[in-house]
Amino acid sequence: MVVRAYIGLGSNQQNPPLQIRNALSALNRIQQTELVRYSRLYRSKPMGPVDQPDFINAVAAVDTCLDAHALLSELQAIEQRQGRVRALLRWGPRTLDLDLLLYGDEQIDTERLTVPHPGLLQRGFVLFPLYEVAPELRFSNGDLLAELVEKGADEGLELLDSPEFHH
Ligand code: ROI
Repeated sequence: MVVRAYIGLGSNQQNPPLQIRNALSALNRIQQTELVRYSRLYRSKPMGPVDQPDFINAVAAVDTCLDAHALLSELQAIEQRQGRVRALLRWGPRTLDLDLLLYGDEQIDTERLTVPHPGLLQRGFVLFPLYEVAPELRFSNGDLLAELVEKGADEGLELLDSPEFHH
């Protein structure tokens, strides 16, 4: 069975736009998984208590035959390959963060994985790029993504002008 999943990408270390581009091409090489769409890149102010550089954020849509935990393992392998050091600092800077935001309309709550991703609905740097790849999306609680985007603050989100990313 094929499931549409959405992945949030974030980086604020070691050439963030390059990290995001490399991550997108890595997503495209995951087994039994097809990268179907991705947003443009956004610059966002760091959320959280730590004083750190701005982030580059994006969202990708994939169609996958992997189950959610297998997909998570693939995402974590990509993070590791791109030099992620986990839990150096909670809420701290990171080379690459890949979050499984949505996996079809499944609700998952295990030790490794909470889907929908907690905080998804509150974070402008996730909602706006998600809206780009899935303008019709409705969450399992009935909320329309379009309405959240309309109501939500953009939190100083800026589009990165990288022409090669316009599709
Ligand atoms: N802040 C922004 N703007 N973007 C992120 O991707 C992001 N990721 C995080 C923390 C450190 C919480 N803040 C963030 O993990």
